[in-house]
Amino acid sequence: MVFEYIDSVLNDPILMPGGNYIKVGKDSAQSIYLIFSPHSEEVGILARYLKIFENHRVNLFHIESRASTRMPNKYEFVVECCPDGDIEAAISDIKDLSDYFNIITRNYKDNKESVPWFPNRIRDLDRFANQILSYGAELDCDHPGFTDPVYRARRKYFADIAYNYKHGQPLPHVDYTKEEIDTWGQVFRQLTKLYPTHACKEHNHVFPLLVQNCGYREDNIPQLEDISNFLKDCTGFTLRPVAGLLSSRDFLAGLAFRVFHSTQYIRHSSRPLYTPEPDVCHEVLGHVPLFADPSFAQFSQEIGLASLGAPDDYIEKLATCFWFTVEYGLCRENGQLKAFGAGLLSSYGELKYALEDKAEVRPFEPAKTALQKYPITEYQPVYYVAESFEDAKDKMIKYASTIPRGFGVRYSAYTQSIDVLDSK
Ligand code: HBI
Ligand code: FE
Repeated sequence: MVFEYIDSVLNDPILMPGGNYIKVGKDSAQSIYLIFSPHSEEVGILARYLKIFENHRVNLFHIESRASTRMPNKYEFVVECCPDGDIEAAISDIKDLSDYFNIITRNYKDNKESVPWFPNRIRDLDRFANQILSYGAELDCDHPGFTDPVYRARRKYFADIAYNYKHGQPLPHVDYTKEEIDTWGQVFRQLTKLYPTHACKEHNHVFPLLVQNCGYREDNIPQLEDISNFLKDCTGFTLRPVAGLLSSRDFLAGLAFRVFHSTQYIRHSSRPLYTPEPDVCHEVLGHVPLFADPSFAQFSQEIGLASLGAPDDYIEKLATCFWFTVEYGLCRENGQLKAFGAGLLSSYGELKYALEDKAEVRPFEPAKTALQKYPITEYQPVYYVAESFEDAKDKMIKYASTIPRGFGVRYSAYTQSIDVLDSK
């Protein structure tokens, strides 16, 4: 299958080699991109294309021509347009004139032929910053901090850090207040009592290193920058600050680049052992230790790679696999169940429940696990057990190959970008 190099149209077209850049209008969030290569090299072919847009009253924002990477000695046009007028009719006419045709759009649901946009380079993740689904600075009315103006102002401060963060910058240092550190201390004290007996060996291996290198202490909330540097040395994982929940598609895409979106604020002090959303305790105590493990890091990245450009129903399935592994996963060590999921490792109550109260467990089997329904604010009705991270990773890769997607992807660590492969 022929696949368009998505970032080359969405980013910096002016920098493209061989491209002639003509800016004809304003950018629009609604833009769709058409890429096509004419049948013939006849003089004035561009005028014929432009006539099509005019006839169907489709507004154009941007046009460029460039050498085709698919067909030697041919060229192609990239048109950014507004999906107004009779865009369907325009597309049909353009196809009649073209050897090659493709559509790229954020609103891909409107068009069965297009591939959902995905980040191609690590700095494309900057685009997720303002795509928060919930929380951030806006709290629901049942959030413990809802009526606390000081807490709300604090949340706005954290949300602004995340909105303004750009790839490559150091993660801003935060001076946590005494109240915040007290809340952290209570969570830290409770959980670290359980880790030796309840957490998997990988978590217990890394935790002392985080104490040594990243300031994990009862009286100190570790800084994301220190953690990110530590993880980078271990597995290449890095952290980015995030203001609240991202869509599953965006959140999983980060993992393809070994980037974990981490919140930096802490839960409200009135309920130290409860949070309705991820907070710094959940990220730093639950997630971070495992991302320092090479096999786990690779497993996580595989879920991320599988998600790039996948159809919506498969994003949901991958998010469910993520949920029952990275968030709530159990594993077996010498016949005993242990926890590796961050949702468990950051919840005193559920960590005990999952391992001590004969909760229902099943083997992790991506095709089946992907269909499991789950609650997000209660204890899980069932937990899935991974044999090992290597085994879970192999199963994930096999499952990913069943996802209908007309192309394969490979991550290049040298360029921190995604190579799109024409066939799987
Ligand atoms: N967004 N910021 C953030 N943190 C998460 O842990 C998170 C998310 N969005 C979705 C999500 N987790 C998952 O539960 C899956 O949908 C991938
Ligand atoms: Fe989480």
